[in-house]
Amino acid sequence: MAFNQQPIALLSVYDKTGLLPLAQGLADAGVRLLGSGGTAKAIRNAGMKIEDVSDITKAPEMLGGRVKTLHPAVHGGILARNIPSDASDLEAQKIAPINVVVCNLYPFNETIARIPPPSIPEAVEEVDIGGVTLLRAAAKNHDRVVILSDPKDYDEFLAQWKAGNGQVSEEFRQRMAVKAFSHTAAYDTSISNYFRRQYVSADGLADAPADKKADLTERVQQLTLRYGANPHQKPAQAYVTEGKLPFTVLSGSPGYINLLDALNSYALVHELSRAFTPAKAAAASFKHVSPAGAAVETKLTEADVKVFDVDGVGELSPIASAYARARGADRMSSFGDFIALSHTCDVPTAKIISREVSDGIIAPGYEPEALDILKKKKGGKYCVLQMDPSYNPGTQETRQVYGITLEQRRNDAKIDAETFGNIVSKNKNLSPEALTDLIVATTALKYTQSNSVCFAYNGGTIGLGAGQQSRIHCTRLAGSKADAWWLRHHPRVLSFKWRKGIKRADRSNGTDVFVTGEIFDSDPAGSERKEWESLFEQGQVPEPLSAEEKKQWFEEIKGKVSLSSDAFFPFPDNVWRATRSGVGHFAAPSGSVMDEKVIETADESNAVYVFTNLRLFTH
Ligand code: 93A
Repeated sequence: MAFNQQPIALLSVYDKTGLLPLAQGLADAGVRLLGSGGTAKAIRNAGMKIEDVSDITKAPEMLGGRVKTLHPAVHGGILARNIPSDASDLEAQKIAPINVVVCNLYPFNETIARIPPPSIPEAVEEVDIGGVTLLRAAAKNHDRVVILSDPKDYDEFLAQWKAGNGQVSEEFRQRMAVKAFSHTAAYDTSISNYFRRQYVSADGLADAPADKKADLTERVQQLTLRYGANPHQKPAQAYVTEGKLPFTVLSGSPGYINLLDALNSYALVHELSRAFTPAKAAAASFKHVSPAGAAVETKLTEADVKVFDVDGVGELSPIASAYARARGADRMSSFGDFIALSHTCDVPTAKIISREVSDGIIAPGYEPEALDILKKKKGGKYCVLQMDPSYNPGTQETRQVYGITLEQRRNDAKIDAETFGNIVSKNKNLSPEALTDLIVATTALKYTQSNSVCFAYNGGTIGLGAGQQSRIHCTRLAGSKADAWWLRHHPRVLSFKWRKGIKRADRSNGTDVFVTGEIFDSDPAGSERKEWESLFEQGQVPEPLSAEEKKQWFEEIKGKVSLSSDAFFPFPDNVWRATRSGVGHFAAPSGSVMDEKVIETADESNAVYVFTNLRLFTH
């Protein structure tokens, strides 16, 4: 019977560490040794007996070593199961079953890391075919065959083999199979990564002439990035393993953080837009992988036009109104933003953007004149990405942290009107406007670093508290931003007499320190105060808003603001704080032991409270 013969080990290793003691151990245990060219030679030179693979294949190694072990005599011997039909196949072909395979691969990674780098033909020669086949075949048949792909395992193997009289445990065979499969997977990943960079990459994007960038990036899978999150984090790249990158670069050259912002913000606006029937135009302004603002199309009031600093642009299209509102949510945070639009970027939107400090934009399309305006920004370096709106990301996503791979289902939870059907407060009256705001706030949270709480009003976010470990700190942060947003609409602020020639960013800063009261805490004779005062016309420096003025002003917005939270409120303090900033509609998942108390607190101000049943942590 084929399987009762003397056990055979096939050895074919590039890295010959530990090879001789292993071969000695096997020989001592009565195992017949077979080796590929160099491996057999090394063992023979050490005075041990070993046959060449060519002795069983009856074919010489050929093509300069490209074909050494690729032969039915080898793979039949490895892949045969211990079943009668396989045994008779082996007997018919006079093939002996192989029990142990020892193999490690050509050093592809070390070769491509060489300085100067190898030529492509040199790299090609390091692509191991036969070794990968040995590893996969033996790992596939681990029920019968032991596969050793790492010299570190030789000692344990020999110990088990000797103790087990030519047998090793099932657990060991399984563990070795996983190792071999992982080894070939990592090897193939390196190879595909290398050739992707050689053949389907947009090489030289940063320095390419403007009219060549779209062509360069239209069909590629890979973009080499200047660096990662920080300049010392090199090399860096973005790639897909199937199909092509779903965006084209129309101008500039995106960096690592640009792409984090672009892809997250596009996902946000794409979903937000489609949460409504018919779809609404949606826009987002991103910074550091959280929205500074997000909004859907809504008519701007006269005050909005001033606060969002979009006067003089002319009639705003729906998408322009959405971006104006998103950018106006938190102008301080939006400085140098990455913009996402759900709809084609038109001229009014491009005109708004052209006046702001911004890093880039992603949109499904651009009107030609709008694109011309954007391409002129930042001395021609403004990053303009065109996204394929039909792109569908996969369901699973992976990343590595400290060398460990983490994998999860992508957060594909749908947020729309149905998300807010479970009203648990006494007041059940959720107006269409409030519902829109809850959809905006909740969709924004889905793409905000947690913990997060978002306030929204009139179709846009007005305060986002992101990345705080304590929920009440999120609510306070979001609340203070929302308060500042509303105070920026105060008639006294709108009638500030700014000195001529003041930059837009200086007006934003000057307004911010006024509405937050920051500036009045500064030394009245100090440089900070002087600089602020110099922003205004002579004799027109504004007096602080009094407590009474603020109180009256907040009466106007009382109960009109909506709030969403990415997880439940553990204590009613969040509701108390939000109510002070005009919140009259809450949406949060349930699950806190304090749920009842939280709802009672909302009932005190006759607010609407919705349980969403949807936790939205993002990290
Ligand atoms: O060029 S190959 O892909 N063709 C083969 O048939 C083959 N069989 C084993 N390379 C092949 N190998 C590899 O050769 C092994 O993976 C191992 O890394 C190396 C061992 O070669 P040698 O025994 O001649 O030193």
